[in-house]
Amino acid sequence: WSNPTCAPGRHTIVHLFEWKRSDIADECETFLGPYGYCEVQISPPNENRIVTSPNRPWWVRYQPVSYKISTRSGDENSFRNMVERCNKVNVRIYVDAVVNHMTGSGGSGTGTGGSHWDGGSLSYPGVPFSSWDFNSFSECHSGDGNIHNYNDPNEVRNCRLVSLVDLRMSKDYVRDKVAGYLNHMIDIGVAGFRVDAAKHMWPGDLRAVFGRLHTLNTKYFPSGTQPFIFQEVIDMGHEAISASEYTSFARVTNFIYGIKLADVFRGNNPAKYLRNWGEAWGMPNTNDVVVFIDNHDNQRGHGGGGGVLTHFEHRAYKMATEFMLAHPYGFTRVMSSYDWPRNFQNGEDKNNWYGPPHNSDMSIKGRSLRSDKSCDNGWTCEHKWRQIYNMVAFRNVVMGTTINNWWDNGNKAIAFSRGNKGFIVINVDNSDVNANLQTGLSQGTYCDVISGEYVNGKCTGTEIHVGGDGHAHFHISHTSEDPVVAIHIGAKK
Ligand code: LAG
Ligand code: CA
Repeated sequence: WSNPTCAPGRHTIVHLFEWKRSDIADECETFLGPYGYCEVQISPPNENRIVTSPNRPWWVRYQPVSYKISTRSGDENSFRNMVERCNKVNVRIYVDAVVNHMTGSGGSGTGTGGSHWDGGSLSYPGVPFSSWDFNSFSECHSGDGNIHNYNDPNEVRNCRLVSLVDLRMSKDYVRDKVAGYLNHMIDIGVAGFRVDAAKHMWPGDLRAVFGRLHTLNTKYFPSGTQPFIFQEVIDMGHEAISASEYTSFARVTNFIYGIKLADVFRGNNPAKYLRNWGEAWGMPNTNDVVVFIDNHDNQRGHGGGGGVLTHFEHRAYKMATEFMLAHPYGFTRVMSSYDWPRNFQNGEDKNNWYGPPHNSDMSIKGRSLRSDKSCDNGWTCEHKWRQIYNMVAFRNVVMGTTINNWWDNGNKAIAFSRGNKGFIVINVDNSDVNANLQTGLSQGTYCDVISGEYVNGKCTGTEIHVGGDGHAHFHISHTSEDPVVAIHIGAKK
């Protein structure tokens, strides 16, 4: 379950947070396929609660009502259509699987797919789940049934996360229902899962569920292919539960990664220390993690959040993302967000619940496109920023090589090559980089893929001339919006 299920030559996930299914299908065909993304992480496709106060927040998608495929992003038909169209252009679909819990315990109502739910009596007839299928006071000893003490693994896993009613995953019936939901999507052609709130489930229970999963649909995948699974385990190193309890069977999300890189790319920790970036920084093995600069939770202060770089700090954000994509550590995920009007009061964003751009009938707005590929209608589309999508291609080109020709200025400017296939220079410093560096590349003229790209035999941005000895001259102003130069053999004149 730790092996990504990409088509050959593709190595990066994009999280199209809250996108409509039809937009995702279009995006696969017109952009993600051609520009080398491996797969899309989609927002939870199953029926969820409806909340109107606040007005349709993003987080309702983390309150399941049933496993029917029916949300504001689309119904089962649009889901099937998306999976088919994306797979046809070699872009995989990874589903955000919310299986630790159902809705909050307060209230009752009808979900996005028309199913009834009642959090008080633990009734979810759309699955169906009833009170027998939830942890109660025999498993949870916190007193009020909610999680308070993160130093008690039993409480973290058997009690309620922010009052969300907690599934009794030790039961075969519950395991079967959850596996049935995931298998339904595997049979449609889905290739992997992000497992929400994995820290709140016992590793043994997760293994039991994963052990029930089908292999991938042979219409698109070699027979016997297992789904790729990465588990959301927020482990900052100071709680009872460690990510290492989960890495022997599938991957985990690495939350330390974005925090540490935010420090470096805000200039608070000299970039020269990135020389041994990876396991030496106290992070899990490279083959056990999915890495990212920010995610939909921590970009708005949820999910252990805060402190990470986001599209709001675009200059440092681009640099951090460029570094991530240039560096071999981890399986990379690019965030694709929507904008919202932040409103900080006492350090807290009062608007961090804002849902996606929507029409007056509350349906999700399509991402209309501008001529330069970027998105409109409130969609940020970081994955279509030139500096980011060109580095996705860089990563595809250099995959399999190691870091060589490391250089730093003793402070906040660094450079390194990936074997003899690519080279990047990043200047986080307060002075210019003006240096002759060994690139490890063969002689020739390369297009800097940060300031421009290679189009029909020409560079639309800066050209870098590598001499017969592998050296090239780099001048990077410290005041540039993009104080980075990246070249690779796929963009050589
Ligand atoms: C996670 N990790 O294990 C995410 O990091 C976290 O962000 C998710 O919560 C959580 N799992 C459940 O999937 C998100 C929001 C919460 C939201 C929850 C359920 O961050 O703020 O809670 O989804 O929608 C909301 C209210 C709570 C309320 C709860 C239940 O904010 O105040 O208690 O709903 O009604
Ligand atoms: Ca649990």
